[in-house]
Amino acid sequence: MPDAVEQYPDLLTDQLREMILIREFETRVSSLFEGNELPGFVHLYIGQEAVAVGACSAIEDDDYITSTHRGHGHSIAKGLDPSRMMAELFGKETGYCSGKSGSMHIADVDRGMLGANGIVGAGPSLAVGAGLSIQQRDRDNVCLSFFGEGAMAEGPVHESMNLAGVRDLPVVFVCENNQYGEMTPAEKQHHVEGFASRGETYGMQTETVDGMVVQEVYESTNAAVERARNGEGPSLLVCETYRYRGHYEGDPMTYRTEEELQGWQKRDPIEALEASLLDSGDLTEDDVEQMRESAATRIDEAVEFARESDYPDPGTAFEGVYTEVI
Ligand SMILES: Cc1ncc(C[n+]2csc(CCOP(=O)(O)OP(=O)(O)O)c2C)c(N)n1
Repeated sequence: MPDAVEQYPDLLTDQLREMILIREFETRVSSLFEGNELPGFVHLYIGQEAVAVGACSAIEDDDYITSTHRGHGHSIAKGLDPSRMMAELFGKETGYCSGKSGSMHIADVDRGMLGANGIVGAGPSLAVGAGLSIQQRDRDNVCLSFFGEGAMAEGPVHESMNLAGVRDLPVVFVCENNQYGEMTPAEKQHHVEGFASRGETYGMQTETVDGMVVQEVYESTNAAVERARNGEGPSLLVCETYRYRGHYEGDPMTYRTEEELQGWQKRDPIEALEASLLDSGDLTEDDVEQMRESAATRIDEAVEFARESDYPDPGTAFEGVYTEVI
């Protein structure tokens, strides 16, 4: 059977470009945060890029996603503008939520990005709402719902999976097992081996995939999305991955060893895909260098845009807080 590099090299090249852009965005956010330029908290996604990019490249612009407190990767993969994201992190009025949300609540409903979310386990409930809306309007869209393995212990996640199963909703639950919920290792929070049984309980097709390999995430999401569009209901994908940074920027990370981190970094999703595409001759070293330079330039522009934008007028503090009742 031909492998992914033979089957769809152009898509893989786009996925590599996108993963590089996400990492550049986040690496820059890390140094801006250290330089005290960003108010509020940031939770970085570095190491997990293959999940957001692999999953989001299996859906269309008019499909939906819900995200988490670690949402920069999901947002960029769904096509959000890094400049407006950066402005939001700076608290500026040109940001996605006029500078009022910061990193943890970036949303762009027009692009189907139903929001990052500071409430652990809240995204899947929104995804079920989107799924019900799609079904009632007789559309063939889907909603991907990203959440962590820590959130898998939250009640709303189970209620959401149950309802999605009962109603055959077009939702793909994407659990990112990055091995820790804050400082707690997954095995100390869950008394089961793996998470596949959690989806099976609710009658869902469930698959555990290597979240460090973008092709695997993409192909499994593609199959789940196809089932959802065909009215075959929800699926659960459990993506095994790892976050390289702390839970939050500034986390002293005393709960894990350097060897453990390095072990995962040896399987870095960006380096692995880059090596495959160089190996197959689909890319040259120069192409990759150009991708890195253009990502750096794009993020330079985003930082400049954010720095030069104004803070919101304090008089607008209560605007955009509640939706209008129709
Ligand atoms: C309802 C709720 N409980 C607790 C918290 C505090 N909290 C923030 S992040 C986090 C860990 C979440 O772990 P996981 O879902 O695995 O996501 P990860 O941080 O690993 O991406 C917790 C407990 C919260 N924000 N919301």
